[in-house]
Amino acid sequence: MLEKWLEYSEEVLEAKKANKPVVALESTIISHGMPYPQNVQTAKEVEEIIRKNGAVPATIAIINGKIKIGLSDEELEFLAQSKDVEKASRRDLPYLIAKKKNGATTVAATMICAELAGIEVFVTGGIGGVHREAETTMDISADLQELAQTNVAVICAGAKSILDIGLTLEYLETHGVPVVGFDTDVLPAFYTRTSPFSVNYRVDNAEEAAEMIRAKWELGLKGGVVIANPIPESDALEEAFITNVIETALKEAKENNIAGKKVTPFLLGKVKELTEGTSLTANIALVKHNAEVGSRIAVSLNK
Ligand code: PSU
Ligand code: MN
Repeated sequence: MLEKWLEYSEEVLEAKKANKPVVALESTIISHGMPYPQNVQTAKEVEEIIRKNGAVPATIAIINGKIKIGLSDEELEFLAQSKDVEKASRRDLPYLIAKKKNGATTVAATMICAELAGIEVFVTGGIGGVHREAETTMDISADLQELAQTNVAVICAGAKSILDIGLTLEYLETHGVPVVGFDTDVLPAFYTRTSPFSVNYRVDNAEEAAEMIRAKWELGLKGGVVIANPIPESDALEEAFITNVIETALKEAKENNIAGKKVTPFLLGKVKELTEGTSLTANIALVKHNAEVGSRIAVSLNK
């Protein structure tokens, strides 16, 4: 029944048969999160890092209405370049699939597809969250609701300060989603290693992370776990600088009445523009770092 909706790459299919650890990757970061050609380069390099660390990468996207679990180089290239790719979150999946369209999956949609494919670990850059002024806009990413209900562990670099990080943590707490620091007590804020917020719990290595994830699911506690892994020191941006840039980006989004699914890509694009690319370099570095940690967690969970 389910299988007819999914299409595995050869590599992922073999990994599943051989019971090897698999790590899911999202595709919105490729189509809407980074410019060409850095987006496709990064996607390929991240896959390679996962292989080097003993797991098998499964980049997920909707291509011609099929849920693809694992993409070919041509498909990655297509996602990186084509304008005919929708940003696809939970609500977009049924339409894109029924109409045989192309969709780049967000954190929420990637979690859904990963769970369908039996993949427990998912590596990305940053999750969506509660936006600033959400008390009037009601802009809360569907990623958070997905973390509340779908059993996939998400390795990220914390939450970006384009969001209201405090409210994002409150939302996750309400829905029982543990926010765990990987080798840190402080919640990282994507471009920076720290934020004014603490994580709920700290783990010091992949084994500890895996034990916690296993305990959650074996107890039948539905939903994800956020593993927050700080950006490497050498790639972190200066806090005052990035705060300033984000304030400007937020102001421009407001002036241009950006709403709905366009908000996050607009802000990401502005931040990149205003930092003349240093934010992109940081973004690439943190995703790679997450890939390393995420594969180790996947390997550990697989034991
Ligand atoms: N944050 C980033 N880069 C991204 C995204 C978030 O630093 O590419 C993407 C992810 O795919 C995430 C989505 O799931 O944006 C959230 O969008 P929204 O806020 O519209 O739910
Ligand atoms: Mn939103």
